[in-house]
Amino acid sequence: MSLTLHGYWRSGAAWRVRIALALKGLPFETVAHDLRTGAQRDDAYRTLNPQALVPALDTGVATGDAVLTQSPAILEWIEETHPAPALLPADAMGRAHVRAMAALVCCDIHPLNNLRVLNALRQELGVDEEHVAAWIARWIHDGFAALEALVARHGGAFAFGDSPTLADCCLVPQVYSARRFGVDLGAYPRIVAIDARCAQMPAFQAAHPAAQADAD
Ligand SMILES: N[C@@H](CCC(=O)N[C@@H](CS)C(=O)NCC(=O)O)C(=O)O
Repeated sequence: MSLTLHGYWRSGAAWRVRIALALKGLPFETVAHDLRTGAQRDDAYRTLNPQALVPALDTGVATGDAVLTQSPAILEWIEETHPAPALLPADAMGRAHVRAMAALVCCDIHPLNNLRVLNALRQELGVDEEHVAAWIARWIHDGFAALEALVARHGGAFAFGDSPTLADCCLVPQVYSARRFGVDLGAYPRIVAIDARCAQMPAFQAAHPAAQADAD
């Protein structure tokens, strides 16, 4: 099976998928779509992902629809088709907690700060950069306060327990985004410690935006 990830070096959603692929030791090709020039809206890419968002994963599967979209669905597909090393706990309760942490980031933080949302604030509602920054920080603080509490409850060396899970695949890119936007992470020592631990691991290093061929 030959995997091709359509992404962009600084896309947090594509980064989640890169981390999972790296943790599983799965080789993949990359096709970069420069979000700054709107390449994700090209007709050719829309045939792969009608939403015009990255990532999309071409699974190379010969039958059926081979291209997957939406990073949470892609992460689940990777986990189901390549179970080792497991990125979800063995028990249903644990899996639900990991999925809840991942959803907190993927559904309740990241979409509010995505490029098209920020551009809609700027261009359609006339919001200035100071207030765009306040908007970004507002939703990161809202989500990270809850995530910090969940990590205190369930975490160990990682967001859930003592090995990486899908929750860490989502946490790390969101921390990078928070720092990029200048959000103070002082209130979230557990999240910061997990991010630092992940940064020591080769799989997370390989998936980092700075390590991507299309990085500036
Ligand atoms: N829920 C989607 C979100 C995908 C998404 O928002 N991708 C961003 C990059 S992180 C994107 O393509 N943005 C382009 C745009 O806003 O036009 C997923 O998790 O895959």
